[in-house]
Amino acid sequence: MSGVDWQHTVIAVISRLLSVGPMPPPLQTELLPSAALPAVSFVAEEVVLLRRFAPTAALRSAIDAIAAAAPFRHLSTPGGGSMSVAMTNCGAWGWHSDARGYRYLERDPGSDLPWPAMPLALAELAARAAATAGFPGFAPDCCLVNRYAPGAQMGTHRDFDEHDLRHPIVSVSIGLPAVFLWYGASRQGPPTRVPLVDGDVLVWGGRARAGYHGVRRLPVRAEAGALRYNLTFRRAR
Ligand SMILES: O=C(O)CCC(=O)C(=O)O
Ligand SMILES: [Mn+2]
Repeated sequence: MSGVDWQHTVIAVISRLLSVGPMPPPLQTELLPSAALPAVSFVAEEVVLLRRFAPTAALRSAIDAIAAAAPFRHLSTPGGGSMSVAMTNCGAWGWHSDARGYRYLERDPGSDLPWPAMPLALAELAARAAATAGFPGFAPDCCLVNRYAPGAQMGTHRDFDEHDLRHPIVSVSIGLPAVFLWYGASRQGPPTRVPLVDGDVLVWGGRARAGYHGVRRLPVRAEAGALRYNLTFRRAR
């Protein structure tokens, strides 16, 4: 084990004991060889970061196929606003928001068709990520697909519309980097900042399952046409 690996292992163990996360390596560490980065680190107790875990080229093809059947749309909030993140879904259930509130639907309200089926490779990726993070047996029935253009953000919230919160959340980052904000049990800050890059996977469950979180506004200086996608795998029912 190299000196850097050893240091990260000690930090991860201590953070787990203290239930307080170390900051994941800052973005500059992208310049280091990937072997110098820890594959697994703890953002907080039962909030696990799997660095570069997901094969994102294949995931982009899957997203294109999902969006061809169920196009991205900007949902309304119950308060009458419009979300800056565009969304669609695949799987047996799809997450939806409008003036009536947040809920899961079996059909895409845009087409009245069932949501596109969840590709087996996506379900397997989510299950493998969950198991690696310490949550074996995860079988998602919803994959919410989020698309962030520069300037989009996701406000502080918790994933709380699912039937049984014993199932974890698996959240995959694709494309442009973003800063994920983990607040935990209270939405009063300050949050732990987690810089996420293409292929990173965050998993949270157990006592952290109902934790508050959000995504900082993506800078608008990003190169033209560049986007961030996020796949949020959930067990809705
Ligand atoms: O985009 C992300 O990284 C998080 C998305 C999220 O929290 C959600 O869709 O509920
Ligand atoms: Mn969420």
